[in-house]
Amino acid sequence: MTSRTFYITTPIYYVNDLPHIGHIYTTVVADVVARYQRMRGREVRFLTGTDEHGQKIVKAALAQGITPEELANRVVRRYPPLWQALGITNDDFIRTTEPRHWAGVHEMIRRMEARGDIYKGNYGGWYCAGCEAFFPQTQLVEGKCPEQGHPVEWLEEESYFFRLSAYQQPLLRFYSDHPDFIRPESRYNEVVRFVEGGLKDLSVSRVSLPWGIPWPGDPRHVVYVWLDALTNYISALGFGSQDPSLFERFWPADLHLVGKDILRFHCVYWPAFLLSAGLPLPRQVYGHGWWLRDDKKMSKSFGNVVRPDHLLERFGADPLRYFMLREMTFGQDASFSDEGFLQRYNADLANGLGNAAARVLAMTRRYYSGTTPPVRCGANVLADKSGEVVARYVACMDSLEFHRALEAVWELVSAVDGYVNEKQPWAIFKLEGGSSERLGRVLYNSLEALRLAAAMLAPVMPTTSRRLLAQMGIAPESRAAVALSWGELPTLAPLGEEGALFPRVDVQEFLAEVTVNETSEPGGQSVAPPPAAPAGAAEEQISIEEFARVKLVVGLITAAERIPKSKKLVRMQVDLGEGKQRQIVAGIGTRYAPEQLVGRRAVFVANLKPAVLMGVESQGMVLAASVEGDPFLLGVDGEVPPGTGVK
Ligand code: ME8
Repeated sequence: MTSRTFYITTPIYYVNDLPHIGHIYTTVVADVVARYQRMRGREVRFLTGTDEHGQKIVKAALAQGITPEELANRVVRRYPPLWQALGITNDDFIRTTEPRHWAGVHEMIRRMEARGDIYKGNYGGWYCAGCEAFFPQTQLVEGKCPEQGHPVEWLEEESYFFRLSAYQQPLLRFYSDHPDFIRPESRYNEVVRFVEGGLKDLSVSRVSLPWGIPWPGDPRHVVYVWLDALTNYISALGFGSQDPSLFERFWPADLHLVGKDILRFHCVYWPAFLLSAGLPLPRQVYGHGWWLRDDKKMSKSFGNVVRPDHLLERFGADPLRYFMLREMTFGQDASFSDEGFLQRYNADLANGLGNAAARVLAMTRRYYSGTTPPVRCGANVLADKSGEVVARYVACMDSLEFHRALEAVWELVSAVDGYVNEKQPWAIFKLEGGSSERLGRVLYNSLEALRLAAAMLAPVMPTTSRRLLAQMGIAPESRAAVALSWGELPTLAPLGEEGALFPRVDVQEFLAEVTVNETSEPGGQSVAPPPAAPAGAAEEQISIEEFARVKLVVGLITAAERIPKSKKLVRMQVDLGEGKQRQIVAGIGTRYAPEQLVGRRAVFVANLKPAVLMGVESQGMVLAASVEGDPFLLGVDGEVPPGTGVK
């Protein structure tokens, strides 16, 4: 990795549903790498975008009664605010419905045809719309797709084929000449074994699908969605356009970051397409692991996704970015949970970094009247530790071992704590009767180690890094903000404003509020507003018997009061026609004052298991529509008696 430029990409995301933690993860990792490479002086190009064609999108649009185009436009609108909230610094965002992309795809096909790698034939096979791929009968598992257990359907039609079989040997040669092409190593072995097993020619067009890029010269066919999608990595650089300057500057990509689910497309099909088109191959494809929930891949199709809007809203981007990079050993699977997040937040951020910084800054403020100490200090234990940590951090960031890079930074933070405990600046101040040179050295060393920690954290937690540096009186554009060498902290510089970096969180209280939001506000509060029904909505229909299991009744609210210390929670006494009152807690206090609720009729779930919210038992749930997180109670048109069933 010696070139001056660095081109990094994420997968382009399907628009069948809103972005979730998986998409956020890959994009955040790409952003961390992009920021790190910029910090190391590289000219970076960072691309992400959306994959808008294919059967999956058509199905999702149909289920919602809108056109694929409308669905795509709706979902794509959610990305800019989300990326902004997460601090994503992409240079471009490509949509596969853009003319610049079509031009690139057509040029790609023209080249593959010129090479003699495209021919027309007939295809019959099992198609999985979830993976947008054909599978032979022998690979199906219990009649379902072997990758992720999606349903498959038999498709038989005229198709253009790509001579993938001709690329088995060239690909195997390429892998063996470039052992770093696929990372981590286990995935390299997986792909090599797959290709050694033999490659069949690939169907690369569809006639039965109206939504896609028309095949050049034969518009009855549309281009297969993966040939279409993979080409985004070069069409976004102007490949196939009048101006190929970006393509010449940045291709081949340094790093395609993808989830392990789409490794084969990136490590087999994509290099084969590029070889056929006579184009250089990317330097590396990294297949990372999955965020799991209940031991299952979190996926739009499984309907078990986490959209961490509440975490983002409450904590901002940095703690979430930190958690994702620290919790997942890059390349392996990990579980996502609010509890795991809060645990790391309190332990590593509030008690760890935040506490160490607050402690050192408070003493400096007290003993040096709000400036950095007047002495600069050379060799000492913290300088040695910093040198070792910086070297490890750089090595780990270069090899994409983010969790280890962060571990190294936290070792330095703990070393600062240990150093302060051992040197006891307060005792030096007392003993030496004021701000002595020794005291200055101790505080200088502690601050300088924290400055280095802040500089190293900039790619992962850019806002925190800037805040911490500002508290030390360091401007973001100054050398001291980025230098990873010891001794850059200015002396006698005025410290910036005080303020806790990470106020501690009461885990129980936070979880209770989140539970309430999730249970009493259907539609959920989102970074991105609600609209799109879950992907595969058609597959997730329920029977009338299942619906009937939910006991919905009219209830009359007879009393209501706020729960102390909660912005949202209201405790209500409700008459559900049972001859006694039920206590029901709901997160509706942001929109309704308790006195507005008394005497109102609403619709309640009467057979929900009781839950304890902020120490108060709730024996049911009120139904409300949620508009951008704002609850609107469902009303009843008339004086319907309490307990009347709702169907
Ligand atoms: O596959 N954990 O789009 P997609 C971690 N359009 N990462 C996850 C994840 C999870 N549970 N779920 C998704 C597509 N991802 C194609 C790509 S590229 C030319 C075309 C991330 O919307 C991960 O990066 O299904 C995965 O590869 C990507 O989202 C799939 O997103």
